[in-house]
Amino acid sequence: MSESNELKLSPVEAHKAESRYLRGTLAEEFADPALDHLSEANKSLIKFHGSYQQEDRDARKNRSKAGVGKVYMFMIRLKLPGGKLTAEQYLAMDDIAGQYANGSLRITTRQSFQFHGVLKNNMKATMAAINATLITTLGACGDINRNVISCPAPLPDPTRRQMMADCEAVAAHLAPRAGQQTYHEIWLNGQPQSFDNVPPEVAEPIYGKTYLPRKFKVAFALPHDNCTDILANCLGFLAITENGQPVGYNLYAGGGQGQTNSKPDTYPLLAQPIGFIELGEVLPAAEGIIKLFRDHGNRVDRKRARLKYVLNDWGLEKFREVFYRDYFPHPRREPRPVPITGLDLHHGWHRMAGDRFFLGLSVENGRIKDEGKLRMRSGLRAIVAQYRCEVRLTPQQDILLCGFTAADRPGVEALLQEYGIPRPETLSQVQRWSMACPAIPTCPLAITESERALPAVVDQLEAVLRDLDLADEPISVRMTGCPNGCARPYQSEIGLVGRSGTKYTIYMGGDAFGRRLNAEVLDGVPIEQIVPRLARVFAAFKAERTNGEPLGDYCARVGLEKLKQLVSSPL
Ligand code: SRM
Ligand code: SF4
Repeated sequence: MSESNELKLSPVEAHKAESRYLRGTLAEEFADPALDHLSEANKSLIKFHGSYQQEDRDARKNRSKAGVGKVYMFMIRLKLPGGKLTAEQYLAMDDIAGQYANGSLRITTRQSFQFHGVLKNNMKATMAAINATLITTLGACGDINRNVISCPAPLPDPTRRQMMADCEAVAAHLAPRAGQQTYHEIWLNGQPQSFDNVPPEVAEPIYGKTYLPRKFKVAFALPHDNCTDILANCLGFLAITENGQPVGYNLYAGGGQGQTNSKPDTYPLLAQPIGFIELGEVLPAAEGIIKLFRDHGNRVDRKRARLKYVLNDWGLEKFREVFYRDYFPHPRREPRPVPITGLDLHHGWHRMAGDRFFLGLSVENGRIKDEGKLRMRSGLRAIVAQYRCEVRLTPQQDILLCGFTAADRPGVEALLQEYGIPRPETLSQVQRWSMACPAIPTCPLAITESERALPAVVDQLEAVLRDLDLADEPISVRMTGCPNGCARPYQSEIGLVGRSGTKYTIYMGGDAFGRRLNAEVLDGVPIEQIVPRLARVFAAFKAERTNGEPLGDYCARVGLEKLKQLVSSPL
């Protein structure tokens, strides 16, 4: 890179370069009780440690009227490859939610947990309590490999077992090295260790001193069960099975959702097939793609700094050529012709190996809390405490409780009833297939409500779909409070994306199995008009669908112009 280009690097690049492997002055700023928030550089660095500085946006209006400053607090995200926790870990996370956070646990769309509302002075104690259970938060956020996701269902299937093992291996392989020392030093009173005289390729062999240009995301999926939405990821491994045994993966690269309203050169893209790899090639392939991104990703404009733009700007052929030539010197094999054909929410009771069972429960927008008669948090705690069941989180914001005997099942059912937790079969399809991001009050980037707004929209959708006799249709609805796409709205049948105030952009024509991007049909729709406008499409769908055609396929078939007409005609 020329000197003039270097001058234009994004300020975050300087924060990383000067941080001494993510150290900055985080320890000093957290040790100072008089400081209620972090400096800009430390605000960037804390992300690598799995936390964001946030403010309570509900409190913002009143406090600014009163001339008082912001109420700062922190979000903490766990790194949970494959979404797995032991019963003891789950119970400890539940304790932490009560003791240090806002009394809720938030399952994320990358099968992890987030805590919201942690105060600065409690950060060290909270991080220590998390780590005491052998769970880390290192690399859950920041310009680094994020939580690696894989289908969490513990079904007796050799391919799923292989995928989970490979998911854990990739997560371990792509974890930072020097950054890990820093993490221990800051949060766990580890011995300070200087890397000043160690070459960066030794201190941090995969990332180097400035880590990646931007976040990096990896997913594993099965062709008939794309519950991780593999095509939304920078790197995807689609498992290939032959004669009941896993033989390798189709490698995908360059997926991502985020876009920015004012920047037309930003857009969601689906990951593209790169080639077939054998089982023993998973780690070199992951390392190769991440190093390609490290070297060729945009470090000037963070809005265009994702791997998807490297692939899109170069084209698939050049991407493949550079990858196999410079980063993955293994045989180049064409991807196997295996399409994605389904997505399983894993709700309800399922048999595992060894006469055991798991139960998949739907958690509305991933928020585990007690509210009114639905005491989800207390009920889950009671079940996990009594049965010591393993817990798995899904990338669709749901939870699986695993390892029950047949004799346990009535007791579990009784606890569900006692705490008002609905069996998934009793919920509407549209609720089970819906997701929303947190947005207001915690997310600083939110333009509109999302998690708090979607339940009322789902209620209205349920009524309209019931009236049209469409209640059994599994229609995927995903809402976000801004165009960044954290609930993957551009891969759903109905995407609702926050536009301004209480207005949303409606997207349609995607697919419930995450295989197709949807498209904008109407911008700036007041929230109370969303369902009445969608109802016109539902009515046309009911009248014109071909046998068993899902809503998304119908929308894709009739085309954008017709959808726009239907949705925008006067109410
Ligand atoms: Fe996200 C930023 C929440 C999954 C794309 N995301 C954020 C931040 C941290 C806001 C910020 O930068 O200050 C949000 C914190 C809100 C809060 O109060 O908790 C946030 N993202 C989430 C979670 C919690 C949403 C959820 O409903 O669960 C998900 C955490 C996943 C995890 O455990 O790691 C989450 N974010 C996603 C996904 C979905 C996925 O990865 O499968 C995407 C789309 C895929 C992608 O990466 O393109 C996503 N988040 C973004 C973006 C857009 C990035 C871009 O390329 O433009 C941002 C903005 C940014 O990074 O600047 C963002
Ligand atoms: Fe925040 Fe936007 Fe992500 Fe929602 S989609 S959590 S509003 S960044």
